[in-house]
Amino acid sequence: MAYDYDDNNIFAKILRGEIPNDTVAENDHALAFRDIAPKAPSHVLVIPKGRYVSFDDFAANASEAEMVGFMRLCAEVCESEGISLGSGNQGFRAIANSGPHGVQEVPHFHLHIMGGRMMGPMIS
Ligand code: IU
Repeated sequence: MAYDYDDNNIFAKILRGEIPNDTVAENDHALAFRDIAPKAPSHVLVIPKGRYVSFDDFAANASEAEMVGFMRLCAEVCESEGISLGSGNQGFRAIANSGPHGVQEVPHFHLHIMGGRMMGPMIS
């Protein structure tokens, strides 16, 4: 399935090092950095280094190595942010806004990982 990736989106510029970011963690396949407008005490965005527009683009087209790299970086972030359930913390919310109905603003797949407070209702 074809997805139309825009190389001028802001996260592509971050990945190319053209715009600074507050990096939390990184591996061969993904980058994690703090959201510029945090909605929770801990609000980290995890993005693949590959050119994927959305959650469904990534799910359909990323290689297994990219998927594992992405997910393991998410786990690392949850651990280092002190929100992972595995370490007995209170948990977090992980959201991938996708497309117009998902109110996705930046067209490079990203997972929001938010924690450090009790979240409100999921749908708004
Ligand atoms: P969305 O899922 O595409 O709707 O959210 C994009 C997020 O990217 C949003 O929470 C912004 O605050 C965040 N962000 C950022 O961290 N740095 C930027 O330069 C820009 C947006 I533009």
